[in-house]
Amino acid sequence: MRIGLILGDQLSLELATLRVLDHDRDRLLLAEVGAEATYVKHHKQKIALIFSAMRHFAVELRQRGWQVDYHHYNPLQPNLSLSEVLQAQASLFGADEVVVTRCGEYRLQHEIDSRWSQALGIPVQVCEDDRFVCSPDEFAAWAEGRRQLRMEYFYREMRRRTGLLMENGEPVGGQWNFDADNRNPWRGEVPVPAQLDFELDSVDREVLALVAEHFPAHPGTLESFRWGTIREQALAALEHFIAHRLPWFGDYQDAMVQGEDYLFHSLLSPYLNCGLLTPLEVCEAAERAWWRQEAPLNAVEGFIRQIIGWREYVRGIYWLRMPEYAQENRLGNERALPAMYWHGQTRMACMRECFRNTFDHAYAHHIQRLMVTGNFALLAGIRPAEICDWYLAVYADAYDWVELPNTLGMVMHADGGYLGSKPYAASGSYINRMSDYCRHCEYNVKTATDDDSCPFNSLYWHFVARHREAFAAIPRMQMIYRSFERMVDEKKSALQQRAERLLANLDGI
Ligand code: FAD
Ligand code: DLZ
Ligand code: SF4
Repeated sequence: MRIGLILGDQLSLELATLRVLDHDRDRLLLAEVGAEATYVKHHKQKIALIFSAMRHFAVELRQRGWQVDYHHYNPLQPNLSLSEVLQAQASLFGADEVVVTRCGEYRLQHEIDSRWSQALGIPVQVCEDDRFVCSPDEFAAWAEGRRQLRMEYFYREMRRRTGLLMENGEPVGGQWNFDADNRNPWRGEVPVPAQLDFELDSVDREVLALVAEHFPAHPGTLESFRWGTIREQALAALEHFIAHRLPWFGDYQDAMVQGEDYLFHSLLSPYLNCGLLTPLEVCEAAERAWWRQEAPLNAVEGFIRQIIGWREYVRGIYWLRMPEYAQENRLGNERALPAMYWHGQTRMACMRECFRNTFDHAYAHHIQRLMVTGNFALLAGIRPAEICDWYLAVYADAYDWVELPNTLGMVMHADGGYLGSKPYAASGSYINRMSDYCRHCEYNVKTATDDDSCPFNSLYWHFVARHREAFAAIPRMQMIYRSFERMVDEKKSALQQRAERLLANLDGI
């Protein structure tokens, strides 16, 4: 008999492992283990979501006729690893093979490829994870010979491949990308729909109590846990998004508002990434809304681009460039991550609000991650490995394959521009334009060199000045360097001094 190991981010009935195995002869194994729950300090809600979804999925598999062994988290073995549980199970049942679908993280896949077969004394079959649109090999073939990778061109390939928003081989609406329509701040024009919260069942409650008891030092709170933990709830979340938020998703995709924790975002990434939803079914649901004229093209195209474009693109880059990718630090950043990233206290209203959102829900939307907490880390020159570990820990949707390229590549530009050609650096005026945070802030967003000036402003020019060599030749940065050159020396030196004072005491900001 064979054992199929199903990981915490593989909770899909379409998983390749389930097609390879035979439920009359083989067994499945799911295991809650300390090694996976603590390799970074995952947010409490992330652990709870995964454990509870795993427990529910095991029940569903049993109902479908599978023999499932489930290893519950054992606090007496806080360092237990997946391979140790697997080893015990394989010898108990005299298994002659282990089957696993390629996992999401290099760390674990490398361990499987290099050690498991020998440690277990039986072959380990690794199946391709075909829940994604593009396999790592297909991505490598697409990237081969290209001097620079561009998400936009990759995305067009994915549109052609999936047929999403395509008609007679052409993009519907005559354009591939409607992003130019998607950069509005939100000033209350459309009411934000109520959040769809899920009632906790007894399994959720049991898991929440377990996490509260055994992971108290992990970040975040459990009180506001409202994630769905079964497929039916994930499907309800999808339906709710399509009906109530998708129509405005495009318009307000980049907006940020104090006290509005989700705006028009889908909140589907935790479900997509743990397997409760598949990317294609999500995109098809959005596409149907367009065909039925229930959502405009700028919203539907923008949403589908995030999934078959960005999500697949970052995964392709991850598998193409690991393990070296994780070590990249091309801007030579050496500053430690400020403690405020863990305790959330700062006088900067924008950062405080994004931290609050993050710790309350294990969630922040893309622009909060990219242009607030990410932008600050970029401007302040934080060590990429430290900020990457933070993002991997604090979000319910965070797995290395998607977090690392977003943080190290998109935010920190630590890969030398491999993922994105220009750094997403911005001063406070961007945050002021896209949010109402500055109205709630002690700092003055309009000034840069006074004691109460917005820290983003002087840090921005400090960043521009210190990386002149790396960026001055990038066409989309040239206007910025021209403005910098035009500044009088006293202004430059006042900016430098203000920035240096801030950098010397990042936790006092
Ligand atoms: P929506 O705004 O509703 O977008 C729809 C879907 O598109 C998301 O569910 C997600 O699956 C996909 N998507 C959107 N942008 C991206 C992107 N840049 N990369 C990959 N998928 C994308 N996303 C993760 O899923 N896991 C992570 O660990 C993660 N880490 C990030 C770290 C940083 C520093 C940044 C800037 C972005 C990160 N993202 C990550 C991407 C993005 O922020 C989240 O996917 C998004 O905020 C999830 O919320 P949502 O489901 O409401 O997304
Ligand atoms: C994130 C996570 C956590 C917190 N716990 C478990 C676990 O106990 N068992 C498990 O199989 N998976 C868990 N996961 C998800 C894994 O870390 C993920 O499957 C790997 O990192 C590969 O992507
Ligand atoms: Fe953030 Fe600066 Fe605005 Fe304060 S003034 S909220 S620090 S951008």
